[in-house]
Amino acid sequence: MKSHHRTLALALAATAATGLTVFAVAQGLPKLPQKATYKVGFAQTESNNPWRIAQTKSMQDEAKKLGYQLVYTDAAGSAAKQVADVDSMIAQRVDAIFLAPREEKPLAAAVKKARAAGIPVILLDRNVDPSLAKPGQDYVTFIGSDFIQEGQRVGQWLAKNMKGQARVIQLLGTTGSSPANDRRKGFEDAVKGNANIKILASQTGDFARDKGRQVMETLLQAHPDVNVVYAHNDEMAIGAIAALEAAGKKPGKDVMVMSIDGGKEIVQLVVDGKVNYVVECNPRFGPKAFATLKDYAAGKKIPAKIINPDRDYTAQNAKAGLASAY
Ligand code: GYE
Repeated sequence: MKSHHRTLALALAATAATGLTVFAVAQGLPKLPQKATYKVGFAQTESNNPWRIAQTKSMQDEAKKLGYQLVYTDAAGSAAKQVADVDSMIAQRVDAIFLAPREEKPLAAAVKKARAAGIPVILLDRNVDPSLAKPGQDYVTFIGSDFIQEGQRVGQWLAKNMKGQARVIQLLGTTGSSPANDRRKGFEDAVKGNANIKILASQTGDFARDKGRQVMETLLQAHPDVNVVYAHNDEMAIGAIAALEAAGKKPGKDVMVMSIDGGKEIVQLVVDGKVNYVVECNPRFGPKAFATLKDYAAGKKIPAKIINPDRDYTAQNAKAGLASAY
């Protein structure tokens, strides 16, 4: 407030001297004019799994359908590169930026930079630290799944379906990312106080298949009595299955396997009986992302969060769901 007042005083002095108001205090969200076509940035985090590839394709397909120019960048798993990618979009003067922030903290600064440059940002699929940047103020909105609820659903399903004592290994997603933080929180909150469920170990596999396999291999040696694996995404679950099989265990039978995402490969594994429970996290963002952009330009009120509905897969419905899985 203080510096705001100082700026105001300076501006009033300038107005008095020149007869013109020389500034506008940059506050709130930048506006997006209504136009027939836009040049829009999409800053992707990485492209190392089917989920990311499906998300990118959905964004590209929708941009093409609308005749918009999409400036696409792939941060290849580096938050620092993603910050630089947003910088370059600002330099290119895109009309708006869709950002899938790899990690919560470093990308909050990128959001603020875009805002200061007068470019509205819509967050897709991952969030930034809510104490560092806010919807309706620093960025327009967040579009994605409710990750806490996804983790809770896994915990609740386990509590309901586990016969006897559950000894869980949790494979965490990328450290500092909102889905890893929230899928952990949701799950741990749901099983807290349940005497039948014990978490043996939680370690990051960075949302990646081979990392998931390696981490599972190590944790299996320390905890040979594990009988549940909860992976924060399909890729790590598939890696964990390879490690379990290499150790002579039967995934889905000796060890219950649960994950989040719901790509075709994991849904097939549910059909095959190697995976027990999957909560979907839908990567097809294109239509909703661009519709939100248009609503914003039209001056409609945009909610702070737009939550995608997610299905789940069990042995009962996996076969029927296979065709429509991404
Ligand atoms: O679960 C994972 C991807 O941010 C929700 O990131 C997304 C997650 C998704 O790499 O597979």
